[in-house]
Amino acid sequence: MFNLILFGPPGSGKGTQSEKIVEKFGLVHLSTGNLLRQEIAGKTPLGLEAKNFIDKGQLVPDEVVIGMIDSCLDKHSYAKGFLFDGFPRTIAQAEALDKLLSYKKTAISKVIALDVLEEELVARLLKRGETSGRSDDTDEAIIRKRFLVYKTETEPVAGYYEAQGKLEVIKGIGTIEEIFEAVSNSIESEIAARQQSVS
Ligand code: B4P
Repeated sequence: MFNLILFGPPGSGKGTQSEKIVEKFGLVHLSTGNLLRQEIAGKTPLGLEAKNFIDKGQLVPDEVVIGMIDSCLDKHSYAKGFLFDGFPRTIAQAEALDKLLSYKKTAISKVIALDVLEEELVARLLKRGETSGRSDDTDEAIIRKRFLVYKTETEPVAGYYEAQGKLEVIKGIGTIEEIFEAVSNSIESEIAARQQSVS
């Protein structure tokens, strides 16, 4: 299996690049942001709880998102690999993911981090907020709060995977196609290296 994490701050293009990656590489896309928004749209108890956190720019509790990922992994037990988009966002989530994957006799293959400066991110998110209807994208104070949470709770996750030798940082500024080319090259060289080590 080839399991990829796409990592980066809010608005860095994880969702945008993920759509292209799953199309090209045939991975199953697991976006905790999308899964939570589906729960909110369906007005489920989980969605109502999550909305309280998302609207304030906070992370949804670890046990909620870990449970969601666990059931998605079970649903797609024949997948040739997964693309984790927006997950893990805390060290506790990263440790839980390692455990869930090891039960399935697999592991994270690579982590690609998109690097974008904060001012560009604020501009992108406010622009998306004009049309997306996403309550967490319309208020600049909430967007700034999301960056603060990213720096304190999520950024350490990059160090967790760097220590495992799995992290690669890619510049996330440029056209969507330019960034996708760099991301694709990185995935292809990782797949080639894995095939060589098997043969
Ligand atoms: P997410 O849905 O993960 O979303 P995101 O971080 O806001 O955006 P992403 O990086 O995917 O940006 P996108 O491609 O859309 O999270 C939302 C919330 O859910 C979180 O704040 C949190 O509360 C909760 N949550 C999710 N996962 C969680 C977890 N694991 N634990 C706890 N809580 C969790 O791009 C943004 C914009 O930029 C788009 O409009 C796009 O068109 C534009 N763009 C993309 N690439 C561009 C480029 N190269 N140039 C110019 N614009 C570009």
